[in-house]
Amino acid sequence: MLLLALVALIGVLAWPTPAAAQDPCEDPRNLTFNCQFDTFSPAPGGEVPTGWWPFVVSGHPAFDSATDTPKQPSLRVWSDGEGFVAGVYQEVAGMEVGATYEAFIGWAVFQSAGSEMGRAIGIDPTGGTDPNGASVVWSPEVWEKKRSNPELRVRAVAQADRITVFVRANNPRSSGADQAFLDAVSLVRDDSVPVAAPAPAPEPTATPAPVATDTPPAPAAEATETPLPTETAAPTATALPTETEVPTATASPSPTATTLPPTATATRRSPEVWVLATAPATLPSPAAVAPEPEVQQASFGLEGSVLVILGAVAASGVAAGLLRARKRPGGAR
Ligand SMILES: [Ca+2]
Repeated sequence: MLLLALVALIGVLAWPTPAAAQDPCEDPRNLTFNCQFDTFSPAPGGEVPTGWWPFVVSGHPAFDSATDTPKQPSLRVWSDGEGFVAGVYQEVAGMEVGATYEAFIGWAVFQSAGSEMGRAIGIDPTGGTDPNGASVVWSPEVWEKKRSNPELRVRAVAQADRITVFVRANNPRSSGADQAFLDAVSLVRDDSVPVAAPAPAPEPTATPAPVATDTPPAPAAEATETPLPTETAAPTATALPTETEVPTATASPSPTATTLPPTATATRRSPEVWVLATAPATLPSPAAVAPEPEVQQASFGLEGSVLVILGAVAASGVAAGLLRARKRPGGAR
């Protein structure tokens, strides 16, 4: 137990500054993956910590793992005979837009015959992955040769649900073999700063405004289309009535279906329905009237002819009776 405690104590003291007396990667709030660069994966230029991606702004530096760090391994970015600006980045998801995040690198030193090499840490609060992007917020760049760099930290207000953390080594001039050693890159949410909706608004405001403006027009146009009421007029195109007249016109249904779908306006249908209902009301009467008369006339015609026949029969009967009456008297005589 005593030995373990001693080892732990040494480990803590190994970190350069009082502020960094604690490994930033052990902060339970840390959000970066593979914060301590414990494992490496193949990448262009060599290998980089797993979960991190290399970027090269200039030069042709090599990337590999090294032992210069309190907790091995570390990432070495280096070249021999050529200046370079390069580093690694990681996109961290699960951010809350408007919340403040702080990135920090616990180890950023260099070995060179030269006297200076810049080291910096940055955050792109929009989640971009371009180290030259205008949206990247960089910490002060530390040039002097020192092993404790508590100033290598930067804060930004998330403008997206994922933000990007960059670590960069800036070696403008070659001094032979120039090597940067980087390790322990953390990102924590700073809850001391209230989530600010206005914060992200500033920059976006400019952009959003235009977008919003653009957006409205489009809808307007669509709205205008909606007014397709012009089509509504078409329906008015009491063309429907025509359909009504041609109820038989089985063709009428197809056109109706075609117009209705697009607008799908219930309003439009109701009118048509009403039109149809109204139209029939008038049409039926004439139709009904016409047939009835014909039927009646026909019946009257029959009845008339029957009466004529009956009348004729009756008349002949009467005539016959009269003739018989005249004959009897005569016969009796
Ligand atoms: Ca490490």
